[in-house]
Amino acid sequence: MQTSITVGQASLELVQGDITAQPDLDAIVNAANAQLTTGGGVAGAIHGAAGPQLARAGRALAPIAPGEVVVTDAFNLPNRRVLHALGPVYGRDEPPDELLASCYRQALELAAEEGLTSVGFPAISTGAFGFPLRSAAEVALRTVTDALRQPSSVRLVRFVLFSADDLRVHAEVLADLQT
Ligand code: AR6
Repeated sequence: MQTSITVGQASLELVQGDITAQPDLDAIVNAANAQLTTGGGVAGAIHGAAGPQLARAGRALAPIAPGEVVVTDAFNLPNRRVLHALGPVYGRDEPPDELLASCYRQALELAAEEGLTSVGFPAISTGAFGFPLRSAAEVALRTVTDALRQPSSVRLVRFVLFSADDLRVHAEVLADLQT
């Protein structure tokens, strides 16, 4: 199973793990809700680890729209920044592929504006928001590989997948993208 590739000057890697336990990354991406409040899944874990200041910081920036990304400090997390991305609710927010791609593209653009070198993504929209995993992985990996071919400060993108199955599906999609 291939879990890393080089794209331009950057590495793209797939790991199984917890997005809040990536201390070597400059920024992690939150699968946020529009109000930038705690919620469950990734957002619950990130807010829990960052502390209540994260929700306070989010209040000033909310609400955000599907496909939009905003940046805050990471507070008690070991990272420098949290990039809050609102993925599409599958079956409601249209067109889903473009809105999901926008999350990945805008997150990498914001990371570059901040001069960050490493970013970790969860599988945005594939939990509570119901986006089919394989389609989401295709959009995510295609968008990130396209973005990494452009000049940027970002040298490492890590997909942090929660389950072994999520990791396997992403690895299959990555292999298909290269053929
Ligand atoms: N680290 C990495 N991945 C995780 C973690 C974690 N700690 N926890 C869950 N996942 P979700 P969404 C996986 O629901 O679909 C929230 O309530 C999870 O298994 O977090 O964009 C927000 O407040 C799934 O594969 O995000 C929003 O209302 C993936 O991360 C809403 O859910 C995304 O699941 C956002 O829904």
